Order: sequence, then structure tokens, then C-alpha cells
Amino acid sequence: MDWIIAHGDTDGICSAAIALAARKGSEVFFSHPSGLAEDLKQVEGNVVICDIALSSTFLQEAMAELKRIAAGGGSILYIDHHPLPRGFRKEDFPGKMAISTMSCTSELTYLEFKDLIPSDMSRVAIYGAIGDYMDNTYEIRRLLLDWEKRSMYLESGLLIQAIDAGGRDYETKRKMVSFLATNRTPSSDQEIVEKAIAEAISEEEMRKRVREEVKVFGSLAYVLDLKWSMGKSAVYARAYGKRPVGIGAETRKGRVDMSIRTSSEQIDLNELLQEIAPKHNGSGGGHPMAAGARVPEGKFFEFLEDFNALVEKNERKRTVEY
Ligand SMILES: [Mn+2]
Repeated sequence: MDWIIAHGDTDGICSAAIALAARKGSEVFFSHPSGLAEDLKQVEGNVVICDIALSSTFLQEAMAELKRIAAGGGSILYIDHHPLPRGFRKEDFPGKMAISTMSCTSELTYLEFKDLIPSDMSRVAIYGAIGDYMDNTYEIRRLLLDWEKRSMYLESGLLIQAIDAGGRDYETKRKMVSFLATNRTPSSDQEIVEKAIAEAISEEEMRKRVREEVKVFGSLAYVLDLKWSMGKSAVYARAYGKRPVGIGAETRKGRVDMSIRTSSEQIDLNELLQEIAPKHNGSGGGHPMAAGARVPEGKFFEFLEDFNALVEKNERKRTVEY
């Protein structure tokens, strides 16, 4: 059996769709950095892993599962743009890695499979790139030359909003992957369009609620338990809290999950969170300007305190350097 394991955001879904167009009939499922090792246990055969960071906390377990799959004769293709954990040795990886932190995973997946899929699938790479704010790369700009850019923004906007509306509904995400793998447009699917418009309308309400409910702690602005997209909450919290770092947080199963965004290129959220979250029995990481973290419920405010101290120290350090 062939497998595709992807992150459940727009970039992950578009990457999975491109991989599925090349490897038809693959079983598609969704995972995340802290669940990857566990999810790999059900995999045997060839696997493509898209847009899931390798977490330093779970690296040994994930590598053990990957080695088991390779030993059983399965091929492993790991495509990602998250920074690799410190001390990771590429030569120890039991498969092929297509990695770069400069492009989104959809772009990397498209480049990997482009000889096996229709060239029109380039627009699915474009949707994924816009979803991850990474449409300004050399390759995506080149692919955009063959399309009407403004129409691509409409299509990706519909897709992004519909995915945001869906939350953790993996069955819907899987349907979207199959749909996009056949290169139909988001605007041609009534369900995607309706969900996207409803989400856009609720965004207009919710961004105002973020403005009313945002709390500020040092250099951090956060909202807790708004029951809305954590990523968007983080962006609006940062904007309305007028702080360099915004956090959208949600209490779930005894833990607090967070999406974290910064507007400052002087702050590397991935590095800071990998350092600070484990100290509070949590995990965290992602990209320099967009990342996530999870800590036990009782540790949230302690975590904020330490995280803020580190953000402020980092901002000062970088300022002095100049
Ligand atoms: Mn991504």
C-alpha cells in the first residue's frame, strides 16, 4: 500500500493533493509533529510525508518507525520546509529528503513530482504557497506567469477560508485532497464556496471580538478560548494588541494549544519555542515567524512569562547588535 501523510493546513492539503495526483490510490491521512511517530506505526509500504516538522522531542521514535518501514522494503520521501531539529544528521535518514526552508512544501512537492502530473497542477502549488505566505519565491513567481494571478488569489482564498472553517475534520480534508488532486477549482465546489463565505463573514465578527478581548503581557498579545481559528486569532491579537508577538490559544484535553505569529524578523519563534516549551512539559516549534506550541493547562501563564522574557531578551540582543 502507498501512503501520503500530510499536515492539515492549506500547504499540507495542497502538497498531499499533488502527491496523490502522482501516486494515485494512495491512502491519505493527516498528522502533526508530536503525533507523527505514533501515526507511522500503521504504515507499511511506500510513504510520502509532507509539511510535518520533525519534532526534536519525538525524533528517536519517528526515526525508529521510518527505519522499520525502510527495512520492510518501503520507500520514504520526506518533503518539508520546517527547520530540522538541532543535531539532526541527514545521512541517518532512511529515505529521500526534499527539504528547503525557503519554499513552502507545496512548491517542493510540485517540483518533486512535476514530471508525473499535468502541468496545470502548478496552480495547486500556488494555492499552497499563498496559504503559507510563501508565494514570493522564484519558482512560484515563475509558475504564476502562466496564470491570472488575481484569479489564483480568489481560488486560494476560497480554499484557505474553507479549510479554516473545517477545524480538525479530517474526513473533509481528505475529500479536499482528492478533489484538488483532479485539479478542479475551489470555486467549482459548492461546499467549499459556502464554507468559505460563511467563514469570511464570521471572520469579520471574530476579528472585532479579538480587538475587544485581546490581553497584553509584555511583548505578547494573546486571546484564550475564543473558539475560532488559532492562526487568525494570533494575527489579529498581534495587530490589535500592538505587540510584536500574537498568540491564539485554546484549552483542549487538559492542555493549551497555541498558534503564534510575529511581525518581527528579529524574533525566531521556532528557536525560542523549541527552547522554552519543553521547560514547561510542552512542545513547540514551526517557522521563524509562524509557529505553534502546546503546554499543560496549569502551565500556560508560567509559560507566557518565560516566553515573554525570552522574546524581550532576543529583541534587545538583536537591537544592540546593529
Ligand atoms: Mn507549510
